[in-house]
Amino acid sequence: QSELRTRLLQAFSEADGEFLSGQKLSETLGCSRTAVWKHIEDLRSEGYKLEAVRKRGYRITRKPDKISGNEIQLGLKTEFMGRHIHFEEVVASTQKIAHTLAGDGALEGTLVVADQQTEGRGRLARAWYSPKQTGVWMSMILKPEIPINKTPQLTLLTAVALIQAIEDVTGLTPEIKWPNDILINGRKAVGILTELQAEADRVHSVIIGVGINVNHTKEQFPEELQHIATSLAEETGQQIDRAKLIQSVMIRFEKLYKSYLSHGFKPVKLLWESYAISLNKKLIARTLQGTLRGRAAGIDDEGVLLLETDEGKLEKIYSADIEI
Ligand code: BT5
Repeated sequence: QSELRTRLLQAFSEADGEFLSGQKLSETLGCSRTAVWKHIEDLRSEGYKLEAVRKRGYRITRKPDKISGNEIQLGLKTEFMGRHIHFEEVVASTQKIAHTLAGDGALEGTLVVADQQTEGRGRLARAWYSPKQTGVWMSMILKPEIPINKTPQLTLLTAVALIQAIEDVTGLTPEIKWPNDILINGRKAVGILTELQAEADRVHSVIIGVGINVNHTKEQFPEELQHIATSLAEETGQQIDRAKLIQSVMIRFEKLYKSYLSHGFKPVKLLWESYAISLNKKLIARTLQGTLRGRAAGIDDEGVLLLETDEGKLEKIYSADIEI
């Protein structure tokens, strides 16, 4: 049923605003014209505007404002990223759902998206503020055949894809703070959370959670976040189409990810470095083991941060909060 829906939306997307006849649709989808009509009625009830003209057929004239699986899939030109979407209005955390789906054999590229999270989470069980109708809260399920020690590279790859997508959609150029923060004018607009399902030395699934503050106004952030967080709308002065943004992330991510799987981390690393603000700067890294002060010398080929301490020692930082 949902497969049919996806193909219907795909057909409209490929028609690019032209009419599609009921006959043509039923042939393309391999179902009866009554079934086509029923699906079109369903789309209408979800807020799509469809024009129907006798002898010519149907076309979509407006997509609904709200975010949904259909919204994201309409016009999505990817091979596997976002081809399967699990959408819900309200969830505790998209990460939780993605973990369950991944365990149940979800395919690579499966995307879990929610309009609102009640228990959105960051690293180290910190909370991620995820109110309704304003953000992109999603988790991507990946099945790369890479050793566990390489998985942090995917966080960096995701950051690059997100920056490119944000550039495409808004014209803004965000910056990366190692490992997982994307900042605009010094404030955090995006957070990334990479989690694994793995045994011994084999990765089953990598689940990458992405939170993007999109249409929040400054006042909509809780007080404790107002001076550290920002949104794309706040920075551009414009409302941003969340479904389009997700599409753009899917396209950018897929391209980088494919290049990564065939050519390795090097090309991603170069891109990452070009967006990084922390390189060569003095910084403080707070790790679970303690606090280090020094200069960010770069990242190594694994994606690990290299910190040259004030004492001149080169330390590898696998996980930390960075203060610049
Ligand atoms: C992160 O953690 O930045 C990773 C956030 C990942 C969120 C996504 S949303 C979809 C998916 N499902 C989930 O449940 N999570 C993922 P961390 O580096 O630990 O940063 C967390 C800190 O950022 C908090 O302690 C706050 O200070 C701050 N923060 C919380 N909500 C924020 C927001 N909406 N915008 C900016 N900063 C925020």
